[in-house]
Amino acid sequence: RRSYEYIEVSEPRPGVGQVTLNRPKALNALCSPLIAELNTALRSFQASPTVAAVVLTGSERAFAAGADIKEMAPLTFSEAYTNSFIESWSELTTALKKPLVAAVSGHALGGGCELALMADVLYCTASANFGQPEIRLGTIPGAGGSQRLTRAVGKSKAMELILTGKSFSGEEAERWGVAARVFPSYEALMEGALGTAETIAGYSKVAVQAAKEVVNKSQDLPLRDGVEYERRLFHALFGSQDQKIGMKAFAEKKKAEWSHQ
Ligand code: CO8
Repeated sequence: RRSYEYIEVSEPRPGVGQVTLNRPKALNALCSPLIAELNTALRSFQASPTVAAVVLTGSERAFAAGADIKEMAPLTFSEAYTNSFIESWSELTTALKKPLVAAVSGHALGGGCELALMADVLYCTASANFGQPEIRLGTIPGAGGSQRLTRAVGKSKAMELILTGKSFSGEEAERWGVAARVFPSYEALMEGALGTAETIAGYSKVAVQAAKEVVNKSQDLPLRDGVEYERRLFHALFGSQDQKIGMKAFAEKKKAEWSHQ
């Protein structure tokens, strides 16, 4: 197994890969080498035949306290622009076609909040501390926060959060639809995230990838096109073995044994 400096990878449950951000001295601030390692880890989970769903987490104290402010402070416009600074973050949303569950405890600020928003399913503790504080640093969200947070909570609330830089709790994240579920403790959070990933990993890989793809299309396409896209892929799945296996098992009151074909 490859060794990493800023992250840890494991396979804690059958079918489940885990990436743990591990830069405790900087509260998991997302420096460029950390993002490069994260991209590499997700790409290798994508290629792995033993992993079907992935959990991304940090520590109890911090999911990630943002992009690395010390790395960004001296950057000039031309350096950021010509080197496409943070463009590689977008790979997080394309490298992995398998579902990604973010388990957020502690701080998820700036780029940390944006990273959590890139996950397919977001779980958090009630006391998690989310926010887009970039305005306080004289800048704005740069890794999709203004777009993904706005889609999640609506324009007025997103404006308030991004213009004031005020944090919001895990409790609020769940109430506003940013998080799918909220947990009372870090242990319960990890149990919940790994359990959900394991459940997903127990289904047909073909159907799971298609389900993720169509839900993501809802974020990009107008409704009519999205519904049509869904129907086409739904039609396509009649060509899979697993659709036959799943429906036959239902009729016979048996557990489906997926072929993943
Ligand atoms: N970058 C670099 N270092 C950091 C960061 C960060 N974002 N956050 C914390 N650290 C470091 C601190 O400097 C400190 O290091 P040291 O011990 O060497 O001084 C160490 O982590 C521990 O932090 P604190 O002592 O501050 O811990 P506290 O518990 O007192 O406070 C907070 C925790 C409230 C999280 C505080 O650390 C904080 O406010 N951090 C910054 C939060 C922030 O503003 N994040 C947004 C950053 S901007 C951003 O993400 C831009 C995104 C746009 C582009 C996205 C792609 C790059």
